[in-house]
Amino acid sequence: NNTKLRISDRDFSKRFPKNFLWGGATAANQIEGAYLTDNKGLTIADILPGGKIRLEWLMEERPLEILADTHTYPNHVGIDHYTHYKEDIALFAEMGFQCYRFSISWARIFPTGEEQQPNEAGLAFYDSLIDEMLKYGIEPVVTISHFEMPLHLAKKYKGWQSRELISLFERYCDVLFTRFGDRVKYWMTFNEINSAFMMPLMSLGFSTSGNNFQNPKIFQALHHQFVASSLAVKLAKQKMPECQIGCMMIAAPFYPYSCDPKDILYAYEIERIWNYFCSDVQVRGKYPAFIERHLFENGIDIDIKPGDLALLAEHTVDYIALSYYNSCTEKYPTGNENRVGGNMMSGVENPYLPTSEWGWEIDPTGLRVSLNQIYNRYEKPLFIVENGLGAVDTVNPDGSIEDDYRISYLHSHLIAASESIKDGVDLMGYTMWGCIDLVSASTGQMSKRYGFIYVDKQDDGTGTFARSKKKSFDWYKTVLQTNGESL
Ligand code: BGP
Repeated sequence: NNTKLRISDRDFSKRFPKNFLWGGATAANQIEGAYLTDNKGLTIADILPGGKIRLEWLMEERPLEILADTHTYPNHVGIDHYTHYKEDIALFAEMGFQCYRFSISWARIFPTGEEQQPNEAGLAFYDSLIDEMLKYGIEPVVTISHFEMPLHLAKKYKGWQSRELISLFERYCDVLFTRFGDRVKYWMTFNEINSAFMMPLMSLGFSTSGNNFQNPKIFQALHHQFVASSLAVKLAKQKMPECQIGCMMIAAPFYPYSCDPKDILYAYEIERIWNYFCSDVQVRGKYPAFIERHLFENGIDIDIKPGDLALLAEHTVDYIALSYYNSCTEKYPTGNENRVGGNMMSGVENPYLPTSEWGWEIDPTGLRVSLNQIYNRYEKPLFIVENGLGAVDTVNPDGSIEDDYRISYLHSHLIAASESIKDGVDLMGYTMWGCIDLVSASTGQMSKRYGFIYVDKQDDGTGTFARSKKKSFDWYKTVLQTNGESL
């Protein structure tokens, strides 16, 4: 009686499962513009200049004063999505998007973050945006906080350093869930929560200097975000029992530079903090033991209130959303290596990998590795909500844009995603970052373009905001029509 049993009925002949959520992703501050329209308050993003100086703002400690008028503030106009949204959604629908990830600007809903009543005009804008998506059968996927907060909260409370932000954020979530809960099923709390170690100004609302892994303010602020995120999960489940609410992390495998055990341990220790500290708390519901040791050895005490840990344990996320742009390579520091590496996170140059024009290493295999690692750790559904190539696009005299480099980047990453599904990863969907050209988060410029859709808006502020399709537009449309089989 030696009957052969199939272990599962998985279909290895298909690249992607049925119901895979295909789409694109953006963030409010990078596309909307209209930075003071309809009572919107100023946000952190509104005071970030474009150009080289922006990185200094993001990476150095400085007071939160609005810069002199000699600088440009690209987010103030973005790509004027605030008035072009119907045209943009129609183009997404033409490509066959099944979902669209966008973020809500906190300061459109609560201009200072502290009002008792929300701003109706802000809510009305997102009502129309969501209804426009639903008109085409596009599932809205909402990021509640994507690299911006009301500037007032940053100035008055030093952003997430202060516990006050938890209840203000809870009130903001409450308003969103009440107003949009009948139409929005997919939510995520904080964009790239682990970016706190790289660009705290954007994600936490204050800037730092020195080593962020040893900075108590970062850990305290993250603790407040963890609690706020759990409260959001709790509230979401009360108000929308059918909803799916996730965390959102930057995913990047950390390769050891060599097989020297010193390199291996070094890469492993950095990877644990970068990749898994925040998601361990949000997915497993508790601080991992390695962080307790890290905090102890660095003399860092976090102020934790009674009830916080129980809350974290009880209200964990349903899925893990992630961005993937590059892998990182780490080498035990001897003092001689060039640690600059093109990737903003950390590490040394990987000699096996090509880079983008901005020095970001291109590594589709790293996506497969990352998805496997994260899935094996948590066994929760994963959702790639950002991936793409920032590049300079050239418009031909006839108006066409042949972005074969983008097609090739996306092709290789989608193949890697599909391989990970065959490996057993439960992948819910894929939303390409910057499906329409937008203001880059790190450069504040338009010239670092990601989109399938070109927007005539240039770094010097000129341009008509006219939209046009790049070659990748039709390519992605075919990918979606065939559920990835055309790859
Ligand atoms: C992620 C952010 C996005 C986005 C993307 C690309 O970190 O969540 O907001 O901008 O990176 O980065 P950049 O715009 O700097 O090329």
